[in-house]
Amino acid sequence: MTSDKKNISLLADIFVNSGLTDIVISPGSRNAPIILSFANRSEINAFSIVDERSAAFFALGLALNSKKTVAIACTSGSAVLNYASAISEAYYQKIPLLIITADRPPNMIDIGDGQTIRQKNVFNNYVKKSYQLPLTIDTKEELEDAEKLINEALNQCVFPQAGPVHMNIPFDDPLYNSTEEVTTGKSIEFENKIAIPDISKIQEIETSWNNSSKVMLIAGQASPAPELNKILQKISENQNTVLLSETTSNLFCNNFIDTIDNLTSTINNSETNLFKPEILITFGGQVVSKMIKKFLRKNKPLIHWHISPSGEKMDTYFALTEAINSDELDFFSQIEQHLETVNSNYSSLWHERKSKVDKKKTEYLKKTKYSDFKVFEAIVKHLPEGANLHLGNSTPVRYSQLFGSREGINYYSNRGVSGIDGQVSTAAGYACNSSNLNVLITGDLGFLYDSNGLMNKYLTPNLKIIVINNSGGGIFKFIGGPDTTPNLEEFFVTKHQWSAEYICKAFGVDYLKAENDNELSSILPKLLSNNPGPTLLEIFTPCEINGLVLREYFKFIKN
Ligand SMILES: Cc1ncc(C[n+]2csc(CCOP(=O)(O)OP(=O)(O)O)c2C)c(N)n1
Ligand SMILES: [Mg+2]
Repeated sequence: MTSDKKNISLLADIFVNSGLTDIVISPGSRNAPIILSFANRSEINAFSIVDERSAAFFALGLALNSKKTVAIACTSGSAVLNYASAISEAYYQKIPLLIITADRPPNMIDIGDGQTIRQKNVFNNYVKKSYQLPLTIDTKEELEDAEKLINEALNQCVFPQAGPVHMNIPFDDPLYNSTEEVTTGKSIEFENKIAIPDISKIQEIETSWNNSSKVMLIAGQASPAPELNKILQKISENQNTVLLSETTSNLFCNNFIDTIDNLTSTINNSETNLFKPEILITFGGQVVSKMIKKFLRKNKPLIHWHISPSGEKMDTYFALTEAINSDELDFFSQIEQHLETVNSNYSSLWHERKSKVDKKKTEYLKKTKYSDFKVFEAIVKHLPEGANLHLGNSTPVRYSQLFGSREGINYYSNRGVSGIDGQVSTAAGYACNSSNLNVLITGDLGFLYDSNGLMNKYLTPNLKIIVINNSGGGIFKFIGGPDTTPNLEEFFVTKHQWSAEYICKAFGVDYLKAENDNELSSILPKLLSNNPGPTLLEIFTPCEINGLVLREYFKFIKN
């Protein structure tokens, strides 16, 4: 069964023929043709989630996991706008989403009809492209045009880099008519070839690399990529080369510097020239570390190349020489073969600093009181191999960088735009199609903000949510600035005494809590191994000392 509206029946058919399966639908009437066309096809997994903001983040989690385009669909009006935050995250994190919004026919906009806003191109700034299907498809030519448009839109979702694409569809009354006759359309295969840098460019890069004693690679956010990992491992064995990664880069090798803040914070003015690179090569998505951004913006490399499949000019360090349009694996595989042994102490300089700081960190943690930092140490220690760790924005994703990458753990975080608004939903979406344990570590405000992430029937037992409840936005007690104002507690930290307990009760999620070291160490194994249902562990920490403990830490490792 499908809607009798050919535009949406065709879209659903091409979606299926392209091998896509997942759609998250929110309820409404204008989108009845979408529901009829997608929810009644056996090839499609249709999820039903009420809150559009949460639905879109849930879809983002599904797409992160499957690496395939996931559709979201909603009714007209403000429902559409609730998709905005997840769309911006998908855009900047490069996650493929097809946003299908039901609209009124063009002549019904701005004439006083209900639940109607200007939807065409509404997300233009945050999607790769916006499309609108015609209201009716009557002729063969119209059908072919629509088929082409839909295929182009689906290809846009994934090539050359993934991202969100908007498909606005006008529907006229009656909305609920169905038919058994699907409007069929074929899936077009595109010749998607990523540009290859020409050989002279590669040679130029190799020559510069072999003539430099200080080459720094920085890996931004990315999904696990074992082949690339292997090549980078080989490259990082060169004495003139150091590779800086973050947990969210999902790269694992003892030779990578995976605790950037720990080290960068210890570089004093007299050492700047030793640590600063001559050549900087970056790849991947967002970098969490503010310290490395600050360091490199102040101490600019002579050359900065950014490698990406779309050739984007990502000038994070205000020093970009050239954007290299290439797949990262292709690029580094080619270069690796021609790197020569260069006499340099650049790599050992970073590694010696790392050993020194690692020792200091251990020493500090031993003597540190129960606090967010200690709690994070305990969680990292207890995480079982194979877990997917979803890191909430604010301090969780930052604490995670202080402990480095553990092989066997995959790290995820909404770092595209670093919002605190969809973390529960994203983790729930990822977990629901995952056979592994999925652990979300979030702050209290982040959790409360997206508590609607629990308002769906797809929460799976492999989802474990850890809320570090420090009574507000703890980050604002650590970063300099808010504490110099009279508004710290009320307007920055937004101090509160709320708890997640009754929210868990409302949505049937098991609830555990811990308030000190002992409770935490006995409850973490229970949460991470035995607990049979979706479970939330709320860990209460002392808001008066968390920021202080972290500030003291950076002072301690510096001396
Ligand atoms: C949607 C959105 N609104 C506001 C912010 C700004 N912001 C960043 S961190 C933060 C506080 C988060 O508090 P919590 O989740 O408790 O984490 P903690 O700082 O305590 O680790 C806020 C409001 C944001 N990142 N995203
Ligand atoms: Mg907090």
